[in-house]
Amino acid sequence: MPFSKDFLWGGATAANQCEGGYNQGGRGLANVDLVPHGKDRFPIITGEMKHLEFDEEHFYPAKEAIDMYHHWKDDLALFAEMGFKTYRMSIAWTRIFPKGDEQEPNEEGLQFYEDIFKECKRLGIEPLVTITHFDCPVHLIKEYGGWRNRKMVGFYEKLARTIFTRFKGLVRYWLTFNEINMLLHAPFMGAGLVFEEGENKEQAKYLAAHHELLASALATKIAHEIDPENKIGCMLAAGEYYPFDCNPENVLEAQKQNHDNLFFIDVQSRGKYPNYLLKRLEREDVQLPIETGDLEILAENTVDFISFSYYSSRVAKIKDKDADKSAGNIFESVTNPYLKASEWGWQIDPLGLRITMNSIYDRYQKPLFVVENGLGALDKPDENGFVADDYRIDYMAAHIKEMKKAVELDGVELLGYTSWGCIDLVSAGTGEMSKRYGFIYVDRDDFGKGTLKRTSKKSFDWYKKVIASNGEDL
Ligand code: P53
Repeated sequence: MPFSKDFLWGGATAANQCEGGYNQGGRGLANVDLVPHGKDRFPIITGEMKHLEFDEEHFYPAKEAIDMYHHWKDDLALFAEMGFKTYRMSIAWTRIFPKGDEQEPNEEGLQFYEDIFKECKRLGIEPLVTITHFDCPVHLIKEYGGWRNRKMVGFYEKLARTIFTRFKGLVRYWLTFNEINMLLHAPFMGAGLVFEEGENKEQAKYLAAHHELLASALATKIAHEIDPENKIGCMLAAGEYYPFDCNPENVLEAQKQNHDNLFFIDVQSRGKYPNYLLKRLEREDVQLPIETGDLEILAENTVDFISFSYYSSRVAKIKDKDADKSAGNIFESVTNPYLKASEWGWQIDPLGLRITMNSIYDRYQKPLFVVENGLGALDKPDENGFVADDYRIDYMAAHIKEMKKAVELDGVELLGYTSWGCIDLVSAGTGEMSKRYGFIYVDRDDFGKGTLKRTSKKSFDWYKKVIASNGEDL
């Protein structure tokens, strides 16, 4: 048996992609509420286009999303029916601190999550909670400029202390920042950054990076003080960069691209900035806003485990403007001729999961947790509303097989596996509902039409069987 009997099988969601109820229960506005569906989404999530108010011309999918705000109990019951041992979800910062800089938290928001965690407990589901999944109160962006401002560290610390205290005994597994390296690729989502005209963007991103890393270390410290049972993880948008070929220039390029993502985790897991990063920033004249005592905080408060999302591997090639770019992903990659791709152009590489797990485990020697993996696909319900998603089953079975080999053959320590979007939800990259990941179909389209009815897909029974057999019956 490669997986231990307490292996955490489950699924993952994020508040802004499923909750909705954006103006209910005292909730404040967040950056993620303001990213519309459509062509303006990309310039907005990358901080290139300022968009801090709703307008008439855009559709905002996060406002209602799949309305889990009102459906959570039924949805949890479906997860329990599949046999989930864990459920990864995120807390909407603006439910707890609607503006972000209040002295007192919003009780209604705290109660909302307490009810969810108590229900999880009743169902025997261990919550795995992301403290921030791409969300930042809009007030903190307008007043303080988002994570480029050091004051954000204090606001985050307050949020962390509030939830660790309130949910002590109900939640043990926490992730500080979802896909922390996304900050470099989608800085509005990753750090609430909107670039000013003429601003040095690289400098702004690394100010934000240091502040998030510091906030992550402080949250780790507080979590351990409040309850030594707490286990804190970092979270990386993973996917090994392969060299395009054995040209040493391409091998070096792959190493460089891997470094650019891994440096965050190097800090969170090893407790210090790696030299390759410090040297590069020095050459590029980018400053890290390190103050007295910061380096000690980073060094003393490293994470307990490493979590990551894995959808695809990537390919690095020295700059060549003619290279065929793999489509549809925020991460730069040239096309891998050995792999097929999803309908959204994300290349499918199950073996890449084993490779990625080995690289990460070799580097940090801490338990891993696969907290996102899955296939975004167009699902077509038949006349009875049933989706026969064999393509999703194939994708997941192939990935789980490779994950199993990483454990069984390579000895990687692995805490669990939560597939992404266990119930259909809004896509982070595109804002579409039609890019579906779930075992559960939700009747809602890209423009907010539909009954929100939930229907199990073919993959629902398949995953139930996978969990019941602890990964043996794929
Ligand atoms: P969507 C890009 C590349 C890798 C991971 O993505 C990414 C993204 C963002 O598009 O994000 C993670 O919804 C993220 C989730 C997101 C999921 O991947 O664009 O943590 O919020 O939904 C899938 O298909």
